[in-house]
Amino acid sequence: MKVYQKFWETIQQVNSIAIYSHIQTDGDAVCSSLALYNVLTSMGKKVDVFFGAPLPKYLEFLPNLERLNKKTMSKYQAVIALDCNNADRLGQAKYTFFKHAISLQIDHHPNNPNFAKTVNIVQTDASSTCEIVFDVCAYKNVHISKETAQYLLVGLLTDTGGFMFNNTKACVLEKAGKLLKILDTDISALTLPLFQSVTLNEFTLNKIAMQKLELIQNDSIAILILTQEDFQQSHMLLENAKGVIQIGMQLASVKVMVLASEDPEGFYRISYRSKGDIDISKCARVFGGGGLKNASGCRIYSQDPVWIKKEILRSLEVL
Ligand SMILES: [Mn+2]
Repeated sequence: MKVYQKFWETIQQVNSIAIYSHIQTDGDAVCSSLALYNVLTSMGKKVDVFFGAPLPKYLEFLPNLERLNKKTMSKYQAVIALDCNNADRLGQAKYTFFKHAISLQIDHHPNNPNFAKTVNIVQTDASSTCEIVFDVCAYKNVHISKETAQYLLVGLLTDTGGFMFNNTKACVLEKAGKLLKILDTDISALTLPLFQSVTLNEFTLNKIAMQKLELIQNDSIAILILTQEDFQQSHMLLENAKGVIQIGMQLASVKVMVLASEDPEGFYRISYRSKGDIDISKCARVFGGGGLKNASGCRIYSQDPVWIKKEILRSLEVL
């Protein structure tokens, strides 16, 4: 692939690199960053990795997280954005990113305007940014260490919902197989901390969620609105409450799930999930958000749960 070639040619010309990924970080963003950090440093490059803190609890088992957000250089010859469908998703780092003459990006989200100046690897058919990092490394026959394999596999697992979303193509499982072989461990070493590590506080929040979940349109749509009071009552931080969305999704009749979580900053974070062929990213785009076909998100700037529900219903009309 020509663009992979250009990526490596550009990397060859620089020695100091900063890696950025999207705000409200997730497994794919953090793990593609750490994997690329390993690969580039093994080539003798100096690399700093920045990410949108705070780190969700389910990722705390990952090795060498102390590498994140440590500025060891005053300037960089190149910057790389990972897993960002637009520059705004870089948060504050957006301004730093655009100051650099050499900028690259790797992403798998739709509607990416190719915002990097030098190299844009945007593959919307890829399951995750980690999958593309895997391909880019395979293209150059880069050695994948055990630790890098672990990062990449966690990215594949989190962005495919544990290989359950539609983006779990045969090639994804083939790559996961190769990574698991390198990692030389049982997959439960990853799936247990990622998907079966609910704390008692999270469990309490799930109980509240069960009570508050609303089903509409013949039980095909589930809407859950969680206020700051709900989070405080269960001693949960919003960013650690990702699993709560499964409360609705596990219902056979539910095709669409919408979770609205009140952020302490005074807005609601909206997470949309869908099953099968329903492109839920259309709803998130109503409010300037975006994401994947089966998992998308946006913000609605209001603190009124009644208004939030009205707006969610309005966004569902585009389906
Ligand atoms: Mn991703």
